[in-house]
Amino acid sequence: MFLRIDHIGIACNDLEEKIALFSGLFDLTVVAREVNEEQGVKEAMLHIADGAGGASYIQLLEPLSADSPVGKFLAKRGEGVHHVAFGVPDVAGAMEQIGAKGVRLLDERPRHGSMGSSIAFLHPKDVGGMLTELVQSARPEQM
Ligand code: V0V
Ligand code: CO
Repeated sequence: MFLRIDHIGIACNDLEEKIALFSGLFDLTVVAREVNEEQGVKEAMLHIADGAGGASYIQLLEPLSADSPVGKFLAKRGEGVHHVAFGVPDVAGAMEQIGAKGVRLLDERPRHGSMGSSIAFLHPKDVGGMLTELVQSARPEQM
């Protein structure tokens, strides 16, 4: 079902500060930056590697407001790992397959994600406490 780990999402209070930290520590390069109003985030993608199933990234997330998903997470738990995103060839198909197993889908249909991807989230309480994201890459060579 999964092609790769597409990204690990990290909740940050200060995006620029954490970009400097991660790129400095691990020699990672920022390949995309975006404001996603629908998801309530300002984010940056740091490229890790290209594998057979496609590329993988660290996604740094700063909330646009306190009542957004990442804003609430920071207030409750502080900075750190927020979600794990798996690459899938067909996000709508994966939602249907996983939803049929009784996992609550947080999106009724795929949403706009980083770098032109289509994304959907699964409820963390149904996945062992891990907020899970499904990602269909915009780039066909990664499918
Ligand atoms: C909340 N909970 C989490 C969690 N956030 N558990 C693990 N990881 C997280 N990130 C737990 C929380 O502690 C509660 O457990 C329970 O889930 C319900 O949380 P809540 O605080 O009552 O509810 P909310 O209103 O904070 O909602 C949580 C959910 C929300 C997960 C439903 O954050 C959501 O819909 N997230 C999906 C969208 C999203 O996260 N977007 C930002 C990334 P207890 O305390 O009751 O035991 S955008 C992104 O990744 C993009 C654009 C991209 O990749 O391209
Ligand atoms: Co994400």
